[in-house]
Amino acid sequence: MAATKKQTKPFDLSADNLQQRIVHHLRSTLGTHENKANDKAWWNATCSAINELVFEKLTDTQASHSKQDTRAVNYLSLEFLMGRLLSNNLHNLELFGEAEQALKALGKDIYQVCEEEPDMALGNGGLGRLAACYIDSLATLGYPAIGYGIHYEHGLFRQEFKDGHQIERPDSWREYGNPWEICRPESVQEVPLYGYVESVFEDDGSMRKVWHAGRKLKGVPWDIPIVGYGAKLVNVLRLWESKPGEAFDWDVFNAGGYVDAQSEKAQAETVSKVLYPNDSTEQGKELRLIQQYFFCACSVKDILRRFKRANGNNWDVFADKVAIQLNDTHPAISVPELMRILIDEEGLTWAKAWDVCRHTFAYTNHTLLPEALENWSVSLFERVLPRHLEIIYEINRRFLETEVEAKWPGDDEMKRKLSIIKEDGGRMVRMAYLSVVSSYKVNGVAAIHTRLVKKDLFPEFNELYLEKIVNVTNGVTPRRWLKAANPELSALYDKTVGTGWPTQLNLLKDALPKAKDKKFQKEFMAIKHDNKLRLVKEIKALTGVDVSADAIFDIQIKRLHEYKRQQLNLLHILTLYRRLLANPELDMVPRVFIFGAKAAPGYHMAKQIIYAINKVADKVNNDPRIQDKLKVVFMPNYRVSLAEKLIPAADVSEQISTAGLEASGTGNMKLALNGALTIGTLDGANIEIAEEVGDDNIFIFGLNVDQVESIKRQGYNPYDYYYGNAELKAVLDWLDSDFFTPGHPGELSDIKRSLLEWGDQYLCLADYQGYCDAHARIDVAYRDTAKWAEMAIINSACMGKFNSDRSIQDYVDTIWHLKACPLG
Ligand code: NBY
Repeated sequence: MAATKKQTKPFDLSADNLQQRIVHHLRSTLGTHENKANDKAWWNATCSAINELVFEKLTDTQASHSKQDTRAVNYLSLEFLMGRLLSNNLHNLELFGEAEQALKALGKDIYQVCEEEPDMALGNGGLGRLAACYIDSLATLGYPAIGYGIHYEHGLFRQEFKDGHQIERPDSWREYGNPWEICRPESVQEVPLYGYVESVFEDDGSMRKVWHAGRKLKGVPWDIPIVGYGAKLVNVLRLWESKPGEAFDWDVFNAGGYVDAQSEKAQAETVSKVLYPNDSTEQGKELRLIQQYFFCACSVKDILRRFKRANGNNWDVFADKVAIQLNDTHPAISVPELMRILIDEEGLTWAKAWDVCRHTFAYTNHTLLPEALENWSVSLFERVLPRHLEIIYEINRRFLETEVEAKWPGDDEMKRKLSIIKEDGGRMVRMAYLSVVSSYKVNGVAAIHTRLVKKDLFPEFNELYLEKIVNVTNGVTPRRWLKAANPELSALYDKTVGTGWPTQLNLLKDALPKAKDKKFQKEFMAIKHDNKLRLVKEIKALTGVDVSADAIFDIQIKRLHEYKRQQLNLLHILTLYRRLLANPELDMVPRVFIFGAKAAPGYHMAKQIIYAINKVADKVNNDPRIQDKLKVVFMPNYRVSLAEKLIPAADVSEQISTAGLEASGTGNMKLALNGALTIGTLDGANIEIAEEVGDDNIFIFGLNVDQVESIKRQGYNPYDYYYGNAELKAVLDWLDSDFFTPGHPGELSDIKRSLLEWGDQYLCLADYQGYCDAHARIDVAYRDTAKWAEMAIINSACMGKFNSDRSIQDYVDTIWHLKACPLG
């Protein structure tokens, strides 16, 4: 062996070698044979083949971290929207090319094999996908980190359309096993619930609290390896599955109650059975609180077990070794849980335990929507977690009596306002206040969002705790969202700026001098066209609609919510349709409007909007009068793997939320990175995107945050816009007819009502004209193909800031203070 090792890939495997491993697993692990294996088996065998490498690195990483005992971040999130892992892992291991060759030699197409993988859809939307991007970046940068979450049996529902209506079907991602996960029975945790608290008086006069649980669950951990790009290390995502606790189950069983025991078992297993499908409203359901506590209790115990193994009871160093990040308030119950263990079980004083907590937890806020802020009823809390409620009361008492009193002496109104317990209108625990009080840092997810968190959401806390609230603008991983999702564009960048961009995304800027270069523009747009052609096929297969790749592909993909304003998009589509019917010769660049969105099952208006878009699509797509100038497509079952097909094919990215309501957005970053131009409001990260690409390369319209505020203050009246704009009035009135729902007039009237009678909470009508005008500018701009190409290139090349590695480095610098520990 030569003494100097040249820089090699993380695993120097040849395609031949990989081919042998795949065949080996096909035969010995799966018990089949090349001649009769189906694609699912090929997928499984390929996963098993690379897992040999991944698991080895995972073990090395764990050994090295436990030896070095370095500070680590524990990312607690109820959601991890991972999507598919095979192609991502191959790219991060830098083995995609080899695997492609190996499978080809075996007569298989790697893209088809990858299609066999069910999405791991353990999340709703942006918040869950952000967690997935962040653990990718943590591993890529070599930081010690663990993701903690729930091993849901059913992820986010599968969406089907029946007569245009959304139908929810269960998602069973693990039905046929999951090659990526390892069960760790040696790390099972017990979780108490319900019961009562006893005060026990000791001989020395002191008192301690004992929680006698009414029920016990068992948490079984499943580990999923997270391979960083370049495989510097392999971290884990640890997901907890609930099982019945041993004690009660067997007692019932032995007493002859086998059937009862089974039903207890089923109840216990319900805890990790299904992901709640809401992405913006908290419903206050008991099972949801139990889910939250279940995974927090398991995770906190796991964190403590690791800490004690290395440090014994040296609590003075706890906060130096452990950072716990709360992904929104959903895991906030881990604060009183850590307090409980430190005080009741480890015997620390309140002051010491509180000091530990306050240097350990940090909290990320993802929303300003009042309906999304978690408030738990005190009575529910008392029943499920009696000891935790006591602890929260005590946290609150000390907070009000010392901190609030010191800052605003004698001000009872302020105490009422800042109390963690809301007293009026039913007593509630305000989880956001608990999180702010208990954390050493609180962050918003885009500059404007953080400004509003300080100004509108937590103004008094911001006064009380100077410097606690900080900004970390969101980011997305360029490995999944460019390298894996858009191989042709990736190859063009490799050729143009070198191969360092998947980690150093700022390098894409080196392509800027070529933005005006005709040859480069042609190459760039030819790639876009190829991606569009692939999407054309997908659209045909999934919806039966024929579209042309020469049209503008105008895409809005995100959860369905009134504040995201898919209904505004619909109003503009109706406007174009109406103009075309009046004048079929209208000169417009053909447009395909593409939607992907799931509605929360209980959100009536969101479901109405889906129905309306589907009905309008039916009509438009089958109307010969408009000569294919307009098409509308609603792709069913939007999810990560579908996003990977849509994003590389987009010309226009719709980011049209009411200003001040979209905390950041991350789809906006992915679309621009792949060369789509944004039509958007000055909201969330759109503002920072505009700063990066320049005002000439983005289509901004509508009210800004200050204008929204002032128009609301003055008293917004949607009828002013309705009566003041003939086109707007005509399209709204159209919704009352039976034009789109023949024989059923009024089926779409709720949308009109929400925009007029019910007050148009999200100011669609106020922004309507500006939105139409911005679309008219797009129509003009697209005709100048060279100019459009230049703008698309500028957008893509200027997205360096939105690399999730940058976000993670911001978290490390301002909040976590970790040291990178890549494997040697
Ligand atoms: O988090 C999203 C924000 O809307 C988006 O602007 C931001 O970019 C993204 C990442 O920071 N929030 C989000 O996705 N929220 C949820 O998915 C969610 C899920 C559950 C509940 C509330 C919100 N819940 O209350 O159950």
